[in-house]
Amino acid sequence: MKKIIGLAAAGALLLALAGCADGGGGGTEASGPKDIGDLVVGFAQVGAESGWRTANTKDIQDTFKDEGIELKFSDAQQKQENQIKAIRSYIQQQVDYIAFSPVVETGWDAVLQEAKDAGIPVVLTDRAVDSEDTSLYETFLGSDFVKEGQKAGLWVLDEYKDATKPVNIIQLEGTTGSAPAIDRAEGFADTIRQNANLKVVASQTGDFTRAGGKQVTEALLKSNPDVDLIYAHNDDMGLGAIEAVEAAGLVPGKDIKIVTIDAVHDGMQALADGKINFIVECSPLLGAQLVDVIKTLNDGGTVEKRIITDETTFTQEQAVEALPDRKY
Ligand code: GYE
Repeated sequence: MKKIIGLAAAGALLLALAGCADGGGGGTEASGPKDIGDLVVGFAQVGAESGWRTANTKDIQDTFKDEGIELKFSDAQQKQENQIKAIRSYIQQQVDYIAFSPVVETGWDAVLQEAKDAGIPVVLTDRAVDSEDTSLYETFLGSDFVKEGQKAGLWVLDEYKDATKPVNIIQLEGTTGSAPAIDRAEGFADTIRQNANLKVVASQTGDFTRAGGKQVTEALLKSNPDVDLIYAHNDDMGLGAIEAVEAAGLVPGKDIKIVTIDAVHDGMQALADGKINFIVECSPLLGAQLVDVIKTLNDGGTVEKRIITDETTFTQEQAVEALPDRKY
């Protein structure tokens, strides 16, 4: 009997060791957590397309520095192929974790499978992928973009609740195929549907950039002379739209109302100045939550598959009040 128990114990030990061998990546039960100072994380950023992105990059770099965790950083200049290349190079370098903000939702399964096969855990920050196999990543950490679109829509519903004629809306979309562009359009459309007077007369991508927002607005104002409101999927495109509205001899915030998402410093300033009417906040400060996730995984713990960032909304009065303490 003793012999059988002894054999079983030896078997269990072997199994535990085998588990250790293919665990890779973060700390495994048998080897214990790595020292924080020994961890290497590869971060594949989307680009530097907006004020939000710049603040996001800075926050992540600063947080990792403060925590003493080595961060390998790459900027994909809004191109999926560059991001895939960066992720492959992190796999090759056998980093402990890979974090990335997917520029678009589709087309990640192959490279994520490669990371999984190499035993490197992946954390999605800020944007989602549409992979059906959710075992390809540990968690998706970021905002609820549908809710952001709904919040923008609710403000518009309220603002025009007494409208007796059609309200013509232009939508400036984010990067085509990206999670925030898809979800912010959906949340907004579903909400304004409640009032048949609210009509999106034109909708085009400005790729989340100021130049894109300006150019698209210029063109759309020419083909749609009676625009009442611009809904921009981020502040930067809204700021570009302000320039186009002014160039057309109209007053932004009055002749044409503007609603945006992000609440970065320049957006909040334009809101406080009355050129934007309402902003839905989307926090770029994801560094601390990302480090928490990595520490938990390194300690052998598990994390929620979806971690949602808290955020609020700002009216013009609230922007005046919040601006002095705004960190980004
Ligand atoms: O709103 C926009 C940026 O993915 C949430 O990307 C992010 C978006 C943000 O370019 O400004």
